[in-house]
Amino acid sequence: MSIKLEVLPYAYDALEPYFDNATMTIHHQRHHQTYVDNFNKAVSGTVLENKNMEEILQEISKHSPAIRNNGGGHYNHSLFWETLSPQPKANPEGKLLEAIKSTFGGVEQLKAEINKAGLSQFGSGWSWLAVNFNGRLMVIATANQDNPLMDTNLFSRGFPILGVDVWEHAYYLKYQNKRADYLDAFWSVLDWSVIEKKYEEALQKIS
Ligand code: MN3
Repeated sequence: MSIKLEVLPYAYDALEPYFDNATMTIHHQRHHQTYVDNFNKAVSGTVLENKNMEEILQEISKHSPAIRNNGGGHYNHSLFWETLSPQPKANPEGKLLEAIKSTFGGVEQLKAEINKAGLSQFGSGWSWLAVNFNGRLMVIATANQDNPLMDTNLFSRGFPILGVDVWEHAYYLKYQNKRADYLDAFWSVLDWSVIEKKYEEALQKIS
């Protein structure tokens, strides 16, 4: 499968003042584009050209570091962009809210867990909310461009429904070393309506 960089559904400056124009532009046009280009190079002429990304990531242990890093990079950033919005739904409702309450106690507790996972990720990586293969919500952090789908996660695999990029390239221009401030700002541009939809889709994949 040859992949391409999708245009963002909002302008690069639309998430100001939380995510700044320069970071968004470079993050999308250069970082994400590089994952796309390197993934395409790595799969060119192989059987992976005919597989979808979720299938590839679910058996990533069979594949090269180039596929893992760049396939993960493309998948993770696509999910990240999709869940951000200049007019976000500020709070989850319905089934997702019920699951958050029963698993974490409430939305504030969940946010604190995701922030903590993001802050304690040493070096580059991601903090995730995912639905494990038993249908339960979980928070995990992964290194580099790994994600919860990958079979290299021995203890906590699942379908990611929310991810925060904690690579320095995601925040350094505006927040410098203050990763915690960036994580706080993330919640102001996260669109919970997308997470609700992804939660339903994940439950359907499991059932
Ligand atoms: Mn990134």
